[in-house]
Formats: sequence, C-alpha cells, structure tokens
Amino acid sequence: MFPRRTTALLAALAIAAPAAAPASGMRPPTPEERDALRAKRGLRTAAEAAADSAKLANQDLFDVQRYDLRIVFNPNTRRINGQVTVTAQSLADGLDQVMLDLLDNMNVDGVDSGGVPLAFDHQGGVLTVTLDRPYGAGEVFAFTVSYAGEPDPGGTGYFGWNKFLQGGYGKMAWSLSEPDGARGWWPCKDRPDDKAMVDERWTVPAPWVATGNGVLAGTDPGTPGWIEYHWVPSHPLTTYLVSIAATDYVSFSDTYDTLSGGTMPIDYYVYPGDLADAQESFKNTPAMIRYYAETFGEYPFVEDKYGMSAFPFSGAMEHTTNTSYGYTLIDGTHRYDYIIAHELSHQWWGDSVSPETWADVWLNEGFATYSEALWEEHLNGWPGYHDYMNSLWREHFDGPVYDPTALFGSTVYDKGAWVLHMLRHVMGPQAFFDGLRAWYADHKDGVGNTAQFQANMETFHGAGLGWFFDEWVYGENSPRYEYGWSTADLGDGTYRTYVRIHQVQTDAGVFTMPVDLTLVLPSGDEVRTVWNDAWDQDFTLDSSEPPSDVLFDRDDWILKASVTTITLDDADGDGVPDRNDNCPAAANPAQADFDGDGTGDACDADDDGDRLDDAADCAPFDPEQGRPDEVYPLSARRGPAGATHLEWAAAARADDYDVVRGTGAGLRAGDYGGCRARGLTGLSYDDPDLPPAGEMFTYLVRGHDTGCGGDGPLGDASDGSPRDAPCAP
Ligand SMILES: [Ca+2]
Ligand SMILES: [Ca+2]
Ligand SMILES: [Ca+2]
Ligand SMILES: [Ca+2]
Ligand SMILES: [Zn+2]
Repeated sequence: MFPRRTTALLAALAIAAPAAAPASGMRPPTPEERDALRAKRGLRTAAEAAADSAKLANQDLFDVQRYDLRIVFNPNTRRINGQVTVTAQSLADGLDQVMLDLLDNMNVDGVDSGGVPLAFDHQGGVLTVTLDRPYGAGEVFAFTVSYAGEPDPGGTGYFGWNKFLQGGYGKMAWSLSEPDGARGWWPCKDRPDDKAMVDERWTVPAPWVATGNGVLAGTDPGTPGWIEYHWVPSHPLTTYLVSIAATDYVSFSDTYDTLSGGTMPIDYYVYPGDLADAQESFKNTPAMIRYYAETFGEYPFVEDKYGMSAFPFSGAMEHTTNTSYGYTLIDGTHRYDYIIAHELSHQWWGDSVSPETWADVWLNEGFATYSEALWEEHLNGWPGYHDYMNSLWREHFDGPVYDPTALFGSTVYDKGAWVLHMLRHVMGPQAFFDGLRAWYADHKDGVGNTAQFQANMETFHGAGLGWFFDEWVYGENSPRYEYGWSTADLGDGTYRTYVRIHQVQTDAGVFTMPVDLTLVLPSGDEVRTVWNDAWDQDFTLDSSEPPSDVLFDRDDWILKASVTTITLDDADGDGVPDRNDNCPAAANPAQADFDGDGTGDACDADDDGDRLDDAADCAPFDPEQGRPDEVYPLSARRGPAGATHLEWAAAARADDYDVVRGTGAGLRAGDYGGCRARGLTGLSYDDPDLPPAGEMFTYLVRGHDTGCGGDGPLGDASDGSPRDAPCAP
C-alpha cells in the first residue's frame, strides 16, 4: 500500500496538488514524495506482542476456513453492527475454546452456534468463545458473533467515515486494515498466515454504492433507506485485505483480455466529480494487468475482477480485487500510474502470495515497488528501468529488510525493491524471472516467508544465495567502495588493466557481490564481471585495446552507499600499480617473472631461482643448468666382502656424480685424494677395495652438470675454505 495517517492528510494534499505544468506521463516519485505517501505506523511493541502469546498459541489450534460477514455501516452514527460467522477446523483434539481478535471498541452482544448461545469473554482485544463441546482434530465448528460499535474511534487510520471534496467534507465508509486493523471492525483471527474464504454483505444508506472483494453477487434493498451489497470473492483472503468502500460512487468499467483469450471486468468506483479524470487516469490499467500477467503469470483473480474504489487517503491500498485508491491521485493525468501499477502488482505480491508474518512484509512492498520499475521498463526500456531504480536509491536505509524496524518504511519498499533488482543481476534475468513466476505459481492463494523465497530462488540460481540474503535482507546498510585502475601495455598486443576494489564502510561487514567493471575501449565498452568478496581486492582485466576509462558498476546493479575513484601509485610508470608491481622501481609492464617467485625478472638477481645469481649463472633462465648443489647427505657402510657401500641424496642440477677417495693420512695433510669414479648416474657406489692395513679411506661425492654448470662443490674444509680434489677424466 501507499498509506498514511488521516491526521496528516493536509500535508498529503499539499504534496498531491497538481503541478503548475500538467504532466502527461509518469515520472518516478522523489524519496520525499514516497515517504509522504506511506504510513508511519507499525505493529504493536514487542512487549505487547508477547502478551499475545496465549492467544497466538490458541489460534495455532484452529484453521479458519470461512468468514461470513454481514455488517451495517451507518455514517450518521459512525457505528456499525454486524454478524460474523466463523467456520473453522480444529487442528487439535479437545479444542473447546477459541480466541479471536476484536478490539474493545466493538461491543459483543452475543455468540451463538446454530441459534444456541455460547459463552464468551471479550476483553483486552481478545474475544474468547467457549465452544458447545470439545472438537477433535479435523472437526469443523462454526459460530456467529453479533456485535456493534464505532470503528477506529481514535482515528488511527484503519477505518473512516469522511471523504474530502473540493467543497468540503462528505460522508463515506472506508477501511484500510493493514496490518492489524481488521480486528477493529470485525472479529477474526487477525494474522496473515491464515487465509479463509470470505462472503461479504455490506449494508449502507441508499443510494450509496458499497464495494468489496470479489464479484458482486447481488444487491438487496431490504430496509427502506438502506441497501445491501453482496460481494463474493472466489479465492481465500487474508483478514487485512477485506475491504469496504462505500459512498455515492459513480462507476465505469473496462475489460482485461486474459492470457487464455477470455475477458475479465475492471470496475472503477469514483466520486461523481472525478469521473472524467478517472477515465483518463485509469486508462492504462488493462495494459498493466496484461504486462504483469505475462511477466508473473495470469492475474490471480481472473474469475472475479479487478477494480479500484476512491477513498480519502492520499495513498492507496491493494485490497484484493478492489484497490482503495486515493482520490487526490485521480487528476486526469498519468503521473500516478506508478501507484496504480504498485497496487495492481500487489494482487500477485501480497494478495495472492501473502506474507506468512509481518516480518516478511518486504515480500509485499519490495515486490510491488520493484513492479513499478518493471512497468517503467515495459514502457521505456532499460533507460526507464535504470532511472526508476535509481530514483529508489538512498545512501542509507534504516534497519534490515526482513523484520524491519518500520513496517511501511523505505527500507521495506525501496531497499526491498533493490534486493530484487540486485538479485536479477546476480542470477541473470532468465533465472530471476523464472524464479519469480515459480514463487507465484507455488504460493498463490497461500502464504510465503523469506526463507522459502530464498530457497525458491536458489533452485533457479542453481546455487546457494545465503550470502546474498544475509547481507542484503537480514543485514543492514550498504557497501562503500573505493576503486582505482591502471593499465600496462604488455607489448604483445595485450593491455592488462589492474583494478583495486576497496570496501570502506564502517557500519557493516564486507559485502560479497559480483561487480561489473566496464572497460571503455576505442571500439566500444566491454563489461567484465568480477567476484568481489574481500575488503581489499585486486583484479586484472586483459583487453586488446587500451581502455580510456574503467567504470565501476556502470549500470548500478549494486545498492552502494558511495563509490569513490582513487589513484593507484605507480612509481616506475610502467602501468603496473606499486601494490601489484613485481619490480616497483623498474619499468616492466609485462611483469615477466621466470621463476614465479614474485620478484620480476627486471629486478630479480637470480631469475631462474637456482640459487646462482644471474652474474654467476651460466644459464640464468634454466634452473636445470648451473653448478650443482653440494651432495648431502652422504653415507657409507660396510658392504659385502668388506667393500664400502656409499649412498647419497640427489643434488639439484647434478646430472651425474664423482666419487673422490682419499686416505686418512692424506686428509690430515689436506689432501682429499682423487677420483675413484666419474659419471655415476645413480645415487650409490660400491668400492670393492680394502684400505691398506692400519689405514682408512675417506670419501667425498660431488655432483656434475653436463651442461654449462660443471662440477658442484665438495663442501667446505674445517677452516671454511672449499674443498678441492682433482678429478681428471
Ligand atoms: Ca609500476
Ligand atoms: Ca615495474
Ligand atoms: Ca623471479
Ligand atoms: Ca640463476
Ligand atoms: Zn504497497
């Protein structure tokens, strides 16, 4: 809905006053205009709700199947009197009491079942009825409550008796029960999660017209001076959507051609002076129904009707098949088509698929607000849609979308619409709209909650969306982005653009989102989508032309609080930002790094990482060539027949090995001996010789690179000097 309090009506009138230049087209409302059209009221406090726990527990024990309402509305006394028959099914054995909501301004005259009086207690807004006997699970019971009183005596806005005209006030009767006003004028289980069939008999002064939900089954003059209108909806309703709107209406009709080739009436009821204006202002409704039917699935109440009835709010309310529409919005222009579209789309989102709890109200209002943008897209394509979504943008939204702090605040409406807008980009349009259609198809005439909607969309996305719902639906606030970019010419026809994305919001955690980065290239824009899931993140984008600009989320698919361009330092001017440059002080745009050690060749002293500095490396770009490492470890043990068995570990870059044998006496003289074997490709050697009596052999092994590396070391002597031993071939 687009509701507001009656007490603020004068301000609303000022906002809705015609502009100096008559507008012929629809334009997005400003945020201020939107706020002015919305009620500030919400549900009762948590403490008050908790006090309801006994009632809510009792209401869980029965399922209302049907309400038959028969109510006389007397604008002269501002009172109603009614009989409401409640038909319900017990969901538990032994149910002998049921608790309904009915505010204390209504006085209950009696409760009966088939003419037999039932005991009841009415206090604190709760009507407790003692049934004629205990009912078992599955059994159906019915009783009729007879009551009378003045609805909404405090003028909180759920019921009224006035209308406002150019010349002053007039009388009418109207209701706007969302979220919990139904209990102010009729007894019901006033919760959105229990839909029921409804039959409405509204008696009003003749010759008034009383409108309601569904199809007009007939009128009955009854008592002279009065007339009864009998409205029958063919689909179950949520209590807050039951509607009365009655005054000296004039009516006119239009026709919707259904998707299956049938027709459905569209019936309008307006104040007599507004007929001509309404015939112009309402003209687009059939096209809107058609568009939404094609987009979401057939209009939910195609067997009944769609209709609008003027009433004195400056906003509107999506009563099922009978939207109550602020009379100030009927001005002969189409500037308020967005409100017509909003309320119409509620027939799918809210009326057919109703919220399971009020915490889920964004499934109504976010969807209806998003549907405004879809209608604009239908009319004006992507630019219209894009501008419309941006008109819903705010730097800050209070609180979360789910279980909001303000039931009818901008977080629910506008951020809720942005949630769908963002989801469309995350999922892709095909999966997104398939998901919306399934959400409607699977929950029509029922209720749904946010977790179910998430699961539904995950099915079409083919992946989890918990990260998305956590940050955008259950979480609060929006990301603030800084980004910078720089491009390096790789010299091979490739341009590599470095992009840094830095999230700097302090009122929320890091946001995970796919981010569109647009490269502005001589031959046209290229959009690259990166997955941003860290506070400070770097990306590279290659292109065959140098970009003249890089745009962040050009098409505004992210509800970002801000985006700021930053400069990325590039000390050596090679186009690679310092934070990414593997040689920040040496121009090396291609960033060649032969050994992949993070230090570019342009500044790496050992390019191939073979531990020989380039200056000393006979093959600085071949780690397989170069002086072998020292052989280590080397072990010796006694082999068969007294031979010596040597084993050693492979040394890097060694292609084969030399075994050097000396004696203990030689070693003491600094002589390591000479080659015992050369060119061993294995890692062991058996020396069959036995040392002379009283002597011992010493062994050293060194690797040998058959390439340019030559001999490896034999290790260091005890004085630190390298050991050496000739090993002539
Ligand atoms: Ca650089
Ligand atoms: Ca560099
Ligand atoms: Ca390197
Ligand atoms: Ca090297
Ligand atoms: Zn709405």
